[in-house]
Amino acid sequence: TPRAAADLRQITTLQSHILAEEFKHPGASGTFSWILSALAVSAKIIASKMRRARLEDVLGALDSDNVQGEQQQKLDVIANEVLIRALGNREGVAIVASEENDEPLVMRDDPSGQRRYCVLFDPLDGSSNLDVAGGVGTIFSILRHDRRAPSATASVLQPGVQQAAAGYILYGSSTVFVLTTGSGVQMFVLDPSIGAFLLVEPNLRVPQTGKTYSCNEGNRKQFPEGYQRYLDWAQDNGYSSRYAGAMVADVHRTLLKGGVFLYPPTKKAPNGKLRLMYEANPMAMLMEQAGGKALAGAGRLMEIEPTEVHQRTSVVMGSADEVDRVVSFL
Ligand code: AHM
Ligand code: MG
Repeated sequence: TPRAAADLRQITTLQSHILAEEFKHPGASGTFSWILSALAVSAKIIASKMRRARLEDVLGALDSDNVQGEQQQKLDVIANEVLIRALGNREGVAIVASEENDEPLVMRDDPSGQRRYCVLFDPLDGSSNLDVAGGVGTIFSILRHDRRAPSATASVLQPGVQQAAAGYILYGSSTVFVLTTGSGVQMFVLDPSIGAFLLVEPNLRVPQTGKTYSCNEGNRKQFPEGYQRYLDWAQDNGYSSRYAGAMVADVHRTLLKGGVFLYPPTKKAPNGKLRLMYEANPMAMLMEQAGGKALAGAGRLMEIEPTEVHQRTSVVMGSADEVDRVVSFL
């Protein structure tokens, strides 16, 4: 559209986008913007560490372990620490919950009237892809903290429809930051030479259709019958298959090119494999904000009432018509 083209001629960083959003809400405290800026700086630190994956082993080999004589840490642990340290510094963060921590961590809790948030994340999703220099990502979900909740866990256990913001960072051939604060989806790309995320797409829309399905077909015989019938139909109708094995990479491709991403229940994981709170819900919000659909079985994914921080769910998300098609077989 002409408006999108005009926006693109301007140079907008993630930082300035966040500020501009805040100015649209007079009286906003800025709390939320500080949280997003902590996520942006974490993304840059994780990206720069990632670019050196395997090199540290080589350089550290001069000593027994690494230069400090410490055991090399796995990148998912490092990414988790980076996020907790960056977010811990922000007044507006009450609670963080991570795939890497059994329990949500209380960062601060006082009875002051300040609006605070819970930040949930998977610090490095698909980290086994790192061994082969494939795409991996960070996924995050931001919820309003309920200070009347009896525990940190109780505050975090909100359905996806209540997310204030959600997004992911894909560490791929470039580093991409995809964000929604509830009014559309914006996409930024890191320019490593200046250290800033620049807006490349102010209103990302997922195509209405797309003849690609993305799932682990090795599990096909374990899928409930409806999914198997859908795959038969797709194969008879000229669909392509694409699967990176990292949710961020697979959902990113689905958002941009259209199609459907599925992680159905399997015999091994009867409730699905993916985590509801910090993998499926944030991706579902992005998908819906981009005009697509996100379901668990035949129901809307973001309406699931969570009972556990690390609970799992099945997932069908992507282009609206393709998701409808899958459901017609279930
Ligand atoms: P992880 O959180 O242990 O990295 O696992 C999540 C990943 C997702 O990124 C990806 O969609 C899925 O696991 C792939 O699973 P599978 O190897 O069963 O296809
Ligand atoms: Mg994960």
